[in-house]
Amino acid sequence: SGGSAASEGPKPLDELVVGFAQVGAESGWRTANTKDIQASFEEAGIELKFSDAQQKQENQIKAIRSYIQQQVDVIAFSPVVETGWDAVLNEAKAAGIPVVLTDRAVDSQDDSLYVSFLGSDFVKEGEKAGQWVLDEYADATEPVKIIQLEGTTGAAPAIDRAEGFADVISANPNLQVVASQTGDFTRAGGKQVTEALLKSNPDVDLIYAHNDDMGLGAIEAIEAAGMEPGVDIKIVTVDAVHDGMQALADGKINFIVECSPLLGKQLIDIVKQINDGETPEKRIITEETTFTQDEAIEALPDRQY
Ligand code: GYE
Repeated sequence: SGGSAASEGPKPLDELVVGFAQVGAESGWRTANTKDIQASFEEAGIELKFSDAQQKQENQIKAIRSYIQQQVDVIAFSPVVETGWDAVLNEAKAAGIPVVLTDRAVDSQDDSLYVSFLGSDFVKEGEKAGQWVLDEYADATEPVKIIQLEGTTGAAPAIDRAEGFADVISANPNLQVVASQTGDFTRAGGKQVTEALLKSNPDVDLIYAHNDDMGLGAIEAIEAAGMEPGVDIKIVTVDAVHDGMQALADGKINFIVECSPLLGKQLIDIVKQINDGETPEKRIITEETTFTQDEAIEALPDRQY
């Protein structure tokens, strides 16, 4: 066992071992993603070694090193931040173990350090959020004050969702981001930051949260301040997990850009291709939509997560 499956010919699936270094359990999205990955490996009959890094890069690096030592056939991981991976990925490369990025990207000059990157186009998600805001306030003649709740600092989805949003709303100078802070993709973080920012910006019109969980935290803070979320302060989020969709259906969130956590099946396909000595696509982009309140009410009963 061990080493690159590709160089030794295909192995029976029940002899394959994949190590997955997960970010953590910071959000509903992440929980759904973990569940889907574990279920997909179970169904495929491929052994999965799974670790939870609790949003710490050092833990993920440790996990990857231990997978290298155990000579797993494939390493998959969702990098908590974009930078700082070259050393450990070079170690995997030297050991002949192919690496698959799932969900989040690394910011490396050397794209030979991973076989494939499977996940969403986060810039596009930010653009979709921005487009809704642009349309919603198309007739505004006065400044529209926006608070942005950023995801984990340095994480691909935080960087890209900010970029796509800023790009699109720049078409209307009335749309002003008056404050932007990280809530670390958690509900508690979103609540805390919103509480603090509402004190300095009580007249804010809209909150753009990089994920549902932070938006749900913002709802709690807005209600605690005696205001009505979705009405006094509009909310736009990304993900479309169950609790977010429920809040949208209830009118407390106004618009959600979908980001699918169901990456398990596609990851299995990539692992099988590697095992068969094939070259997977370098970039595989998840297909996603957006939801208004009516669309959320219609979609909710059939959502898997
Ligand atoms: O949007 C957020 C999670 O990387 C796409 O991470 C993922 C993001 C997701 O914490 O809820």
